[in-house]
Amino acid sequence: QSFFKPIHGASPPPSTTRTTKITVVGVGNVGMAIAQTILTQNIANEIALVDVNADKLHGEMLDLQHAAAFLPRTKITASVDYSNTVGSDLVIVTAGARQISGESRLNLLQRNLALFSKVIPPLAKQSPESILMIVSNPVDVLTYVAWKLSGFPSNRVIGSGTNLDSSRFRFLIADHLDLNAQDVQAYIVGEHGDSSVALWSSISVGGVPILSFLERQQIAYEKHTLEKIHKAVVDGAYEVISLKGYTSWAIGYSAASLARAILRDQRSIHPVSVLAKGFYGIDGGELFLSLPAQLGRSGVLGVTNVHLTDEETKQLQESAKTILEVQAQLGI
Ligand code: 6V0
Repeated sequence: QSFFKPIHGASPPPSTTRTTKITVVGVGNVGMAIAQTILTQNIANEIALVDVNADKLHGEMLDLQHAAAFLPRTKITASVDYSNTVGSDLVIVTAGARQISGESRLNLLQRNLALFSKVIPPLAKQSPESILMIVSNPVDVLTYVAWKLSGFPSNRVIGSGTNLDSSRFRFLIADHLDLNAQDVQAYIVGEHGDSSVALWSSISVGGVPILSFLERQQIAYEKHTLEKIHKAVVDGAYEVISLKGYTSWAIGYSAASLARAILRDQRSIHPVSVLAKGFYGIDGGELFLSLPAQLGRSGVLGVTNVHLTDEETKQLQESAKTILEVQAQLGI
């Protein structure tokens, strides 16, 4: 007995309907911020959560489900078993080991490498057509690892990279000039981390190139101020972690904006971690780092050809070298 009675002369419903499914692996601070932002923005019909901590996983699923009356209709499932992720369009990986007191970054990376070798192959098997988005840190190296372990073509593996750093950058510039951050076009590229590169030469506000504007106005102190802004971007995550223990809201919005660009085929440009070999003179080996990339339903559609100054190109190549050195230390 169905609740609804069909109207007279109605055809039977189609046997399959096109739905959008997103898997989020890791239901810690970051995974849950991403899941809840995706929910509120109505990007998917189904969200599948995965974690090794069964109780936390079940609790988080119930907590989100209990908001159903206030949200767009989205099926939320959770399981420690990867079969639950089958047929995902987008898989977002936030699972990560936490740094133990006194542990080196390299040792942490080694543990995350072991974690990825357990996580990525079953995800790729359950959703062979999906797009993989890596968020776990160090995101550039782990995106490379995920690319290798998944066997996916490079356009279907991205790292959330400097999409977040660029938002911090745009916020700080907007705050400094008393503007709306959405009107500030500015990119941080390279490693998501200490060696990231601020592309000063291409910053514009409402179509006005900002550096030449400042030069014309002869605002001499601004260069120093701008350098301080980049430092604040680099230190941003450390500052939030030292104050509240982790970062979550901004990475939630950052990853959700990437999910929307991909699944709604927005063809918008985002600085994300992509296979960088061959771009801007990066040719020392295979590595992922952030470049302004156009995203759509098939993943990375291309990398934009921004004009970099010699200094910016040099800094980007240095950033690539930093990542390659870590990969070499890991023997990958
Ligand atoms: P967290 O709160 O410790 O959550 C990690 C979750 O991963 C926990 O729920 C674990 O149970 C789970 N987990 C551990 N092992 C596995 C496994 N084998 N399979 C499935 N789940 C597992 O950490 P938090 O959520 O704060 O951070 C997660 C990761 O995101 C870390 O690596 C951060 O460094 C990274 N971030 C990356 C950012 C970026 O911009 N790329 C930004 C913020 C954090």
